[in-house]
Amino acid sequence: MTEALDPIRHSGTDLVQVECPARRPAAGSHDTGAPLDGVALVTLNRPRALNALSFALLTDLGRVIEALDTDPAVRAIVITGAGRRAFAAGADIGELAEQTPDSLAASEGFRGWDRVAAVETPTIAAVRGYALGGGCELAMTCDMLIAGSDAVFGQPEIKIGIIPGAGGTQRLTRAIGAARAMELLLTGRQIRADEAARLGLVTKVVPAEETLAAALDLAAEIAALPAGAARAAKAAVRAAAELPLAGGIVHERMLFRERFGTPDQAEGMRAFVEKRPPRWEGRPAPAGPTEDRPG
Ligand code: CO8
Repeated sequence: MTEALDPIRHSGTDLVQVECPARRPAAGSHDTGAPLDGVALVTLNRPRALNALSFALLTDLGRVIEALDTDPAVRAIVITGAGRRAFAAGADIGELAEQTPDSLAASEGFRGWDRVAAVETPTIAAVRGYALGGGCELAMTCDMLIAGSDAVFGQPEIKIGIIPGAGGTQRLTRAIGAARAMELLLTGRQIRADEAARLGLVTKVVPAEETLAAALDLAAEIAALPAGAARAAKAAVRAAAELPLAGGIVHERMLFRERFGTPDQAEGMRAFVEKRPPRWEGRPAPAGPTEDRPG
């Protein structure tokens, strides 16, 4: 099995660590945490610099995330920051200070965010502490965002004389609307988790200590469902940000049609009719009766 030999996919690098399958945080000192089938955990690992996104880290992140995306055993990816203080406090300002328009035009740095945005596997950001600048942009690039009660979001770039450059003006505006995004972008004001939830920036706020477990639980719930359908649903929702309504509905219909004839569609519908739990492609049937019937 070549996958087992791929160190990027299974361990990551010093700057971007991977746990695959992820383990739910241990409940006690004797508990190693249950492995979560189909879930990969990616940890930005520069805690002393509040996980600032250096060019090297961004390159590693792109490689890691693409490797996981091509692994059929990975059905959901959680991205988090090492330590309790930050998801990521932005791009590395020390490195940015050296840049010119030309060096940035030639830079591969932006690709870190683009590569996360391009993966087909559902992604979840687990945010504790600061998610600022490029860190906020990375969290917004994920499909869902679990915020700890200690999370702080913001695009403070204006305070260092620049603007967001990794999608922040676009994704924040789409997430919370132009008037609210304008205020945050033009003042650099930081907002706490509860305000971010009110504005619609985050999926859910949880007690700070439970952030990673909540994100992993959500990932495990998604990973237990048919991966092809999850990817199609993700693609359809993503298209809503790109296409006019009529075009989005055409796109949705195409993705809907493509589900028919897949083993998971046949199995899901047969299991419903036969009143038994479905056995999704490549996975054993769960124990016990189906809890949720599709609506
Ligand atoms: N870059 C580099 N180092 C950082 C960063 C950063 N963004 N943020 C924090 N650090 C470092 C600090 O320098 C410090 O290091 P050291 O201990 O060696 O001095 C360490 O992390 C701890 O930080 P503080 O001592 O500042 O901790 P405080 O608790 O006092 O403050 C803050 C925490 C409020 C988060 C503060 O660190 C801060 O304001 N950080 C910068 C936030 C910011 O402006 N982010 C936006 C950066 S620009 C950006 O992200 C553009 C994205 C698009 C780029 C595209 C590139 C290709």
